[in-house]
Amino acid sequence: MKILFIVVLGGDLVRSTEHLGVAYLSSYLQEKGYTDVSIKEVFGIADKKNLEDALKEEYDVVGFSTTCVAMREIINIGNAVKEKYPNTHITMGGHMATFWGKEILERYSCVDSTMRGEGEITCYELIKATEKKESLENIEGITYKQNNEVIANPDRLLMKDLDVLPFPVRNQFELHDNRFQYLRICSSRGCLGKCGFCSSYVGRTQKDFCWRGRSPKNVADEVEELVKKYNFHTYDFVDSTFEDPGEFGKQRIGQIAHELIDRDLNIFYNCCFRAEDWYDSDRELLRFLIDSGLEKVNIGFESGNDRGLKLLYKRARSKDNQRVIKLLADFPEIYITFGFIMFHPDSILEDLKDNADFLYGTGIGQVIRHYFWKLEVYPATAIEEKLKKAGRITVDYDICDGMYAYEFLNPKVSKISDISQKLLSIQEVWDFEIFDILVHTFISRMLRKYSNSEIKDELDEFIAYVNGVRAEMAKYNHEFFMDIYDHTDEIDVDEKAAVLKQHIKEKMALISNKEYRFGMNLKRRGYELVQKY
Ligand code: B12
Ligand code: SF4
Repeated sequence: MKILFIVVLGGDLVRSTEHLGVAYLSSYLQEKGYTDVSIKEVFGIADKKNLEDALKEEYDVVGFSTTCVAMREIINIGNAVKEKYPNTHITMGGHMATFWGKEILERYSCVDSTMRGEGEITCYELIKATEKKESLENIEGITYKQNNEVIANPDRLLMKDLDVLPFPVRNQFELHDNRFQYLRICSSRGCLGKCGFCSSYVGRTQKDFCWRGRSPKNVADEVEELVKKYNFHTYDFVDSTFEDPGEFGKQRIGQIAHELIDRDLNIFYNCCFRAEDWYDSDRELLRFLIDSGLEKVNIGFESGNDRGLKLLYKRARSKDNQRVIKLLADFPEIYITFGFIMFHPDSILEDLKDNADFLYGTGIGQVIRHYFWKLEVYPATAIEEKLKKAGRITVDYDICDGMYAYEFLNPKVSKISDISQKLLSIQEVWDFEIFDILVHTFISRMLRKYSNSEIKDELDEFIAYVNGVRAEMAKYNHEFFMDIYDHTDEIDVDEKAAVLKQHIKEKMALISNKEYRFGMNLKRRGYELVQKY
């Protein structure tokens, strides 16, 4: 059997293209004896070069992983595959296929089957049945066409033991000449968060306790294999919440850190936390995680007040968000990246002000993108359901339209959001976010290397300079946003955009120059600088 997974690049997947979902499917199929499995990347139907390469040969099964932003191109490419190779079985998995699998099959004739939830076993059973030309009627978790009828089989239970899975293939990394900024690792599946805007499926279409974690040894074995094979040291843990579920979860990540340190793997990594899980009593664990390589933490703060947090169905409250920011401030090696939803369908003016005050007041407001972010409503989320019930979004959602369009309750919020969406198109707004992370990476790694050395004071002075510029930017951003808030009807967006662009450029230049002088000075004196990737 010849099997191909096409990763359709769109949204954030353009910048870092590794897709762990299909990498897991590939390694699982290979373990089961299907060795002819490939992964190819295509931007879309207009990406002739990659598409031609993907369709050079005929495959028995072609699989796509679906997310809202990529659906249109997935269908376009699916049609191209079917046109050229009518006998190829086209299947889809991932989030859109999980929640809209039946509709996808009803609407798009090129698709033969869709799968719900975790795909390893379902995909294997589909391929086995296709090879033997058997019916799909006994495969759990699959929806398929039979005599023009769409049949949805019962859901499959979640896998219990993730340690039995083979490590995901790294074909995409090799396809890119081993030049990724980081490799992704999935140490657990499922999340106890249940945020109202999240379409993570685990535990919804597949029943059982939704969180499952790999053993610390199994996780470290994978990292060690990658370090040895590729001499690669930067990792992104894609776990929904690294420390889930509760105390057991904290013990588990402590043990992962232990394994990574014991094996002297010398890696750097980032992961996601939920604010409500972290307390002062976790300082020792945090120190340990840092020693094992933790340098970035992503937290979904999402709102500056409890009203917003409740409307978004967050478990955390403002006090939790504030507490974790304060706690992490004591660990300068850690950078906080975060999710923040300035505008959501029920936002009122006070919320916008509270949000702005939160971003500024907690000292994390140097990245202005967070002031402009509007909630993307994905299908099958709690917020979608609520909006539908209230008649606030069109019921006839078009699968290929990406996210839902929705109306705000308050016309002024709507106007501020419209202005913000225009400002989001400024390239510098995005550039600074990446720039800031890279500066931090430099700082974090220099601190690890030199914090007990004779250049400690120079390093501290450089960090203080960068933090000073960040603080100026945070103040500027707050004033910039509040100007839009106070003078919404008089704002000239083009003028505002030009000013903002210039401001960000100037601040980036200040930090870059300082970093260059600092680095050159150290290099001249024989000190080695750290890699940012
Ligand atoms: C890491 C991550 C990313 C990474 C990597 C992308 C990737 N998909 O690998 C980056 C940062 C690039 C990214 C980008 C985006 N992401 Co993202 N991302 C995640 C995250 C946190 C984890 C995904 C992961 O690696 N899981 C681990 C692997 C093992 O599981 P998996 O990918 O789900 O795959 C399993 C099953 O889904 C299934 N399966 C998957 N594909 C296929 C294909 C076939 C044929 C079959 C049979 C089965 C199958 O089997 C796999 C193994 O069990 C999830 C949230 C979550 N907790 O799930 C969001 C999530 C998937 N992302 C989401 C979104 C919205 C995006 C973006 C649109 C953001 C943006 N605005 O650009 C882009 C879309 C990119 C694209 N073209 O698809 C949404 C999807 C919502 C939706 N309904 O579409 C999620 C659910 C988060 C959320 N907010 O709800 N993302
Ligand atoms: S914490 Fe993250 S993964 Fe978990 S439900 Fe919330 S948004 Fe989804």
